[in-house]
Amino acid sequence: MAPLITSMYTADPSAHVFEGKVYIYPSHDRETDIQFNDNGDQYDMADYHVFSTDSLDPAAPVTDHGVVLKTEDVPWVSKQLWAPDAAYKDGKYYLYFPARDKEGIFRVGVAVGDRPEGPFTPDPEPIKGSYSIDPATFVDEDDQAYMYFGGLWGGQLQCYQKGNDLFDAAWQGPKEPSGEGVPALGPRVAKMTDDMRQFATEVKEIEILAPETGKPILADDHDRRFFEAAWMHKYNGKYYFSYSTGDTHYLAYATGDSPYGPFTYGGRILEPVLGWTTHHSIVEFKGRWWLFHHDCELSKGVDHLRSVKVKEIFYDKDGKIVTEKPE
Ligand code: FUB
Repeated sequence: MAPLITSMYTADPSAHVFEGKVYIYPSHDRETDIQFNDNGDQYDMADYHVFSTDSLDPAAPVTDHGVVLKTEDVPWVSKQLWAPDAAYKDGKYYLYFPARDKEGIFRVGVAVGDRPEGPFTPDPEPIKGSYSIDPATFVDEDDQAYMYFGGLWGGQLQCYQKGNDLFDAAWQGPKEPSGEGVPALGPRVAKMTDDMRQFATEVKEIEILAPETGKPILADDHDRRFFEAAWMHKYNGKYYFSYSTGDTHYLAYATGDSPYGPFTYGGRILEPVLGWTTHHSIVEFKGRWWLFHHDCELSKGVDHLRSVKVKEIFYDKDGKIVTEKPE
């Protein structure tokens, strides 16, 4: 399957239907001389483009709306504009982005605009109480918005085991809890304020349960534990929390009855693609469900030079997502 965008490298696609079109908010990968490591230093992105399309037909054109935000626009950012997301509420569009602050700690920022394609004006400070990476903002049917976030290793989630405000630098790098019976670290969620620019509640840890035990998935269960790339969608009234398993390279999902979880592991959405990372979004468009994701086919396997792709996904009669193979 051909990448959707071939004019540049793009990754981590967050897709949304706004004004009857699909808008894609991806990371913008670039070449770098930075040494590859398991901390993700080579993912050294410096700006964002927004893309849109009227149709997900493989031949349909995709419009590049140009650069909508760059490192120099945001006073608190030092480097690494990682996986973004966007949301719409009450006539405004919000672009959410993780980046390292001047101390090298990942925070989440917000930029506000009147149109889905920007321009976006960033707030001068990150969202208070935000940390780690990969924000995914979900606006529920009652109009309440939630932000899901978190990522292990280079994403620093493991540095907050003592509490939301207690960054433990000793855990920086490709580290995570392990050992018999140790539960995996969960992704995080907070309600958003009505103006979508701050957390309205304390950040909470989400539980992803193993269906066979009803207990949290264990840290050593790398085939199923949360690593990064949170996404939330709703299908037939159920909440589907989906994510990447990181070093085992699966896109997986878990379902629940509340936006806070707990969620019970449901299976894999996508088997490993070419490249280390896998990251996605799921969106309904014209009555069909679509998985946006990325791989490294265009760069012939260079892990930090990725390209966005899209493929249709299907649910069985019980609401289970049918596992897809990369194409
Ligand atoms: O693009 C940089 C990082 O790689 C993202 O934040 C992760 O989800 C992984 O895709």
